[in-house]
Amino acid sequence: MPHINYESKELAFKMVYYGPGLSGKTTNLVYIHKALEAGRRGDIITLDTEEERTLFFDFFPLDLGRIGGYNIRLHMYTVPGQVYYEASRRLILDGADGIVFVADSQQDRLNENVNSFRMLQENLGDYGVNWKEFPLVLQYNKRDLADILPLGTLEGQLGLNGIPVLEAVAIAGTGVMETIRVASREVIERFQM
Ligand SMILES: Nc1nc2c(ncn2[C@@H]2O[C@H](COP(=O)(O)OP(=O)(O)OP(=O)(O)O)[C@@H](O)[C@H]2O)c(=O)[nH]1
Ligand SMILES: [Mg+2]
Repeated sequence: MPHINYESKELAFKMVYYGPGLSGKTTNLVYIHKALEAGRRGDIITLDTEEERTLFFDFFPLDLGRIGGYNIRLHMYTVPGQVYYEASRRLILDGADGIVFVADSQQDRLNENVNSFRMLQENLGDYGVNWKEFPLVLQYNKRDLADILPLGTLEGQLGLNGIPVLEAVAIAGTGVMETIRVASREVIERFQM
């Protein structure tokens, strides 16, 4: 459920970019932040290691505009993808209203994608969320590389029928804004139901 502030008339949804290590979650967030006009975004916080791996999370607030007299805001987060940061991932997922699963399209990252998604399912389950009825978007990132997974591979392996799927090259910004547009639409539609 989003945070509702009746006094300031603000609705804040939590959007979490989830996925295996190095899939491009931080690259997505940084691109979106840069692409937005200054008035629509707050400062970005990135907590990373010297090798630019996310240590805890990245975050920035994004203003979507007004609906029904309320300012709609997205709290944009990434999780750290490295396997041993599981506890952080669980914390960051708490209270999520929507998820963008950033998959690494490289063939040899198939297992990492599948394992990461299974952990996501498990963690959402622990928070009492049925992921099949949850706003979830699948982004196949790194489409610029050779030897990539055909679309449909992860959906088939993970039973993700009917979820929105987008292709991206996050380093070039391709597909990045489309992904957040689709994901925010899913989140708001679900809230209005
Ligand atoms: N070729 C290619 N490289 C990409 C793409 N997107 C991101 N990268 C690169 O992949 C590496 C990892 O990107 P990050 O955005 O830091 O990945 P992450 O998912 O945040 O990684 P963790 O924080 O460790 O989970 C960086 O070197 C990026 O430049 C892409 O679309 N194509
Ligand atoms: Mg990162």
